[in-house]
Amino acid sequence: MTFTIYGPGYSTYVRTVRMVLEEKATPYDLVEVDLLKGEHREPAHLARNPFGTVPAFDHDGFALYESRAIATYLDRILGEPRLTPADPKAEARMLQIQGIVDSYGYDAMIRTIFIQRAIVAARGGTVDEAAIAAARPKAELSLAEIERLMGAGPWLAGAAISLADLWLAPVLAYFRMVPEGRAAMAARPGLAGWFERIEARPSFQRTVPRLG
Ligand SMILES: N[C@@H](CCC(=O)N[C@@H](CS)C(=O)NCC(=O)O)C(=O)O
Repeated sequence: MTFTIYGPGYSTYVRTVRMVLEEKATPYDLVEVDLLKGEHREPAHLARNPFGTVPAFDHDGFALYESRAIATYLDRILGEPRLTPADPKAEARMLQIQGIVDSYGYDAMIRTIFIQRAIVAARGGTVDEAAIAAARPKAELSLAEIERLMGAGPWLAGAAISLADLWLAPVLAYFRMVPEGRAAMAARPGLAGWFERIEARPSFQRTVPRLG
């Protein structure tokens, strides 16, 4: 069985899929598609995913894109640990948190605030402060809701690690590098404690992106 992930190691969604495979101690190939060079809009990548996002994925000729589809497929075909709770309520919580990240959190925390503060600034561009200010309430609401839904934890969907944890971890790893993220985390001790737990896992440590 050969698993191939197409995308840059610095992408949060690529990291999520890598973390699924790392949790399951399954080897894979990572084929670089550099977003910063626009390679995701070139024909070779559009043939894998016409929407031009990463990751794209292949398992022995079975091609997929969309991180939820990829992660759920891997969770179904690979062994322990199961990353989808057996309990229907915990599974619903996991799906709810994945939805919050996909629909609100990623856009606010990464696509807007992190990209402006870290990437645009590092490349000498003009940081769009108005866009950051507009995105901040949604970033904070996403984290407030995830912390509330997590309850006593210790993992986001309950007693065991699940895809919900792998959805948020790469996003927070970046968001806490910028002042808005550091402030949000300082106000959320429950999430800060959770981040220490996920950060200690080999799946997190083995996928730390090389930046710069
Ligand atoms: N719905 C997609 C979203 C993936 C996504 O937004 N990936 C980002 C990188 S983390 C990307 O491809 N950005 C480039 C772009 O949108 O042009 C999924 O779940 O895989």
